[in-house]
Amino acid sequence: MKFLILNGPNLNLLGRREPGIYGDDSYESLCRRLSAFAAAHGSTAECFQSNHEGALIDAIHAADGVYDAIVFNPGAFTHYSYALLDALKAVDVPCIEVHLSNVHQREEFRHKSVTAPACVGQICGLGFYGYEAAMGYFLTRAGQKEAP
Ligand code: CA2
Repeated sequence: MKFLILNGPNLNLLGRREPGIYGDDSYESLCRRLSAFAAAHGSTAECFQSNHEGALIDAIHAADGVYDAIVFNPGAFTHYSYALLDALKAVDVPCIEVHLSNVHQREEFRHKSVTAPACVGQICGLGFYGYEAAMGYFLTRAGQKEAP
């Protein structure tokens, strides 16, 4: 499968700030790990990170017909970006939303995701493993049309 791994605002700072919440490992190491995971499963994973909502929207539009699945951590946009919700709905590429932290153990405003309704599902609190779990779901479910 061809995966697009999308990460939103501030996730480029992984490993440099707030290790107690987001861990010690860098964004670059996340991408290396997911590329290796994809390769081990006969797949590819392309990583894209942006701090800009429009750039993420453009990446989602450009994914249509190019990638088999999107694994997306929209960062704080999760909680208020109806534009990202619309972009996910506008393309024919299934997406799983991932959060490194358990957003439900954090501030109230992080409990709500406006983007999750456009996704197959949501994973939170599992750190980097959450991205692999999402990819694993798609790898297992590839080609199967019935409900999960
Ligand atoms: O838990 C997640 O993955 C989040 O999507 C991370 C977002 C946050 O706004 C969401 O509520 C939950 C924030 C990403 C900030 O990433 C940083 C990484 C290192 C240092 C500082 C920020």
